[in-house]
Amino acid sequence: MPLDERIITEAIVDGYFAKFKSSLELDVAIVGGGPSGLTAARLLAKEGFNVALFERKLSLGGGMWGGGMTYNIIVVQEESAHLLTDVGIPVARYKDNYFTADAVAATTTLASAACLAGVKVFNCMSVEDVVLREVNGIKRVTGIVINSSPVEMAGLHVDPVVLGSKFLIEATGHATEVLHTLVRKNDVKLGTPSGGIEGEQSMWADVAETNTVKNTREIFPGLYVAGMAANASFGSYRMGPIFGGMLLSGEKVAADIAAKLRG
Ligand code: 48F
Repeated sequence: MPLDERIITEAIVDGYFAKFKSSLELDVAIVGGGPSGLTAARLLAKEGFNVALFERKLSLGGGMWGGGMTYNIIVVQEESAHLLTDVGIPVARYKDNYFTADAVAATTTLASAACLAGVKVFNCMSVEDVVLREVNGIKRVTGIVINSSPVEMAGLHVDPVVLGSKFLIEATGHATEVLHTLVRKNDVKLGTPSGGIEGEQSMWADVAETNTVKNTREIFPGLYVAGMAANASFGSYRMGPIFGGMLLSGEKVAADIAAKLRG
């Protein structure tokens, strides 16, 4: 049968815009496709919620591809290893409480598992702002403002579009971009000691890993921080190429939001 290029185009446009249209009112919007965002996305979609993940780059995976300094092995602690093995990623014991996995296998499989769980992934899409509304006298994040990454990269003056979401997960890693935008543009107080973004401290893996999970919470009505963004928001440490905290943070934020959505 001869191929008709117009049908190929039609298939792409129909498929993409069906996905886009079903994302106009989301249960959860996730910004950032690193390990914390991917884990949260998969677990929420598995529960049947309407979940979309927005990633600036073409590839999902954030800072996990390269292990440590491009030596592409990741390390996780025992309590988090289930978040790799649950999706079929081989994990090897190195020493007590130190487990390793191939960084590329982990990254691609976490991404694949999220897609197959029903997460609607919008890669090459940047979140440039949030939507704020006053609900019962309290300001709340009720959506996201997105633009195509090439528009952003080229510095083109093109207006974004807007999607609604009941909850937003800020999982943009060290940069904590979404939260910075919220604080810069609005006279708001976060649920941090200073009411602002505390900023990330230097390397202390042990404390940082514990704090990543503790700091994973609703920092502003409707807005949760997860992964490295949680530590950067609450002034904790960085931890380098150990990824258990990122995975557990994704698991925690998914459970907390799922509980709220179920009422
Ligand atoms: O940095 P990243 O992997 O986030 P994470 O889940 O994991 C952190 C670890 O990779 C590592 C670490 C582990 O010990 O410290 O750094 O906290 O992934 C964040 C993703 O967010 C994307 C960015 O491209 C990256 O893939 N991102 C950042 N800002 C935006 C964004 C934005 N405004 N819109 C869309 N995507």
